[in-house]
Amino acid sequence: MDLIPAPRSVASYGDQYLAVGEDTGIAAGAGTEDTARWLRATLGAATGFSFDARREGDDLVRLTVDDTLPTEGYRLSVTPRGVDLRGGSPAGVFWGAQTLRQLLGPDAFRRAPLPGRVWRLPLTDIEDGPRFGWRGAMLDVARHFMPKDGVLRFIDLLAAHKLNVFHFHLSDDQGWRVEIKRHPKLTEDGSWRTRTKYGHRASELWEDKPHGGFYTQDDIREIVAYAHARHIAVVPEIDIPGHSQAAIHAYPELGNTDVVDTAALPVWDTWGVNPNVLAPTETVLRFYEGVFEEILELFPSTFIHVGGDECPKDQWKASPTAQARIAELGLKDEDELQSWFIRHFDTWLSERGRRLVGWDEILEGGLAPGATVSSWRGYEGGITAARAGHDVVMCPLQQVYLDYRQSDGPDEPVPIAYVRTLEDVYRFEPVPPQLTADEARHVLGTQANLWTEVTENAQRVDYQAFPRLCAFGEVAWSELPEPGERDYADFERRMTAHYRRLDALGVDYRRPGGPLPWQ
Ligand code: TNX
Repeated sequence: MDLIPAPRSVASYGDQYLAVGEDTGIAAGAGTEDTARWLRATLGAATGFSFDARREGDDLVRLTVDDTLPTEGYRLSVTPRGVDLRGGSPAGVFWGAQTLRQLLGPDAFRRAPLPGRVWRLPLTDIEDGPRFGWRGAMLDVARHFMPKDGVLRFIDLLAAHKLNVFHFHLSDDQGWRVEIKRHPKLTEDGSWRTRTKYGHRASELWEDKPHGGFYTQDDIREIVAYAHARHIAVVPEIDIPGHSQAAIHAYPELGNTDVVDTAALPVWDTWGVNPNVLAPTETVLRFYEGVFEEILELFPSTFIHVGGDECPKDQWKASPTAQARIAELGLKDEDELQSWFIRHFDTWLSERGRRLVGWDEILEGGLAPGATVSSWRGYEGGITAARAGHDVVMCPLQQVYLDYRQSDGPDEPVPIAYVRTLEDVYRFEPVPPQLTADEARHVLGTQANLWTEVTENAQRVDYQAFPRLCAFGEVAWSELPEPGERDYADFERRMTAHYRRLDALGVDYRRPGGPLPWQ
């Protein structure tokens, strides 16, 4: 059956099948309506069948929420009498439906039926459930904007790999991507740049290429609803106090005006760590409270990401305003000033029933009491945070940075020196052995991050994400086999079947033999 990610247990009954046809009905039990709709739409497109519910008791596919099963877990039985799919929650039923699609074969991933195709399901009994509750992927739409269709497609691809968190990196030095009604210049001025430096291959320079785009609030509502119907939470990120030059370009008063002429700052056109950071003033706090108020209206997610990464302190060191603020607040140094910034929004979000997440730099100068940490510079930040009783999402760049190259071959695109192979991702273990069982409970899960400095369109996002996200899906979903080590040879064997699914979906993944010339 070659399922990806590997389920917990699979019983197979040799060459025995259940036929699926014109009269196959899907009956949706309470709470499973979204999964039934999804199955009818996707399998309906691929097969040409309607999958309408028939008379009670006559339907071949029955979907049920059964709370004796673990949340997000499911049990999928295919017998000669039909399909019984039960999930511990509506989400569990949905993940089981993803498995069902894989069982139907690669053509079930197409959007129109192939003539003469016969559909059947192998008889089986599958019990399954996720290892982690946070199975995330981050897409940076700030460095390169991804038009809405590409975002929806990316969400579908996450769902197909049983990932359930879409971390949406919406602001950075190079662009502001979400409409904020009370601060319209964020997108009017901050969402586009006149030029972009460096391309996908070392030989490319895009010096004169303008770039831009943003999502309206209705686009965001659509994206969130689309993800929600696929049991994926959208965690928005508004990066503060660093990575903010696009916002400072739109509203120069947000910057450290006493040390830099912020009115002269463009939306940034190159990459790296930017010295132009937000000023630690009440004006800035009020401005961002306004931003986050609109963000909370748009995103129902419990977790709200505030960035916090790579905020150089040089301007604060030089700025009389920032120094006065440090004195006034009785702080020791600029690290504590950054921490003060993050604490403010930790309290602000907690008061509104939300939880703050930030990159591991938020540990510096003292971690805000309610903060969850995205551990990206390795395991260390995550270990420290978990030991201090904070929740953690493990996303170390050593293993799960999808913007890095997939091989060191001469034809491998992306002018970044680091290599993270499919096997590196597959062998990633999110829970570091240094943690005790009690501390390890704070590891909510894991996330793969795709930064897009040199990945400028959907096709290239496909290439960077796949097949590594398939391996990552298994890391996040499947329990570690006993003993310890994952079986990469078995994964590669199952990937042979999975590539046919990606082909049917039209994913421009990196071929096992290396990139195609246009990738
Ligand atoms: C570091 S990971 C960053 C990003 C870059 C990335 C490039 C993190 C929190 N910050 O701003 O895009 O490196 O790999």
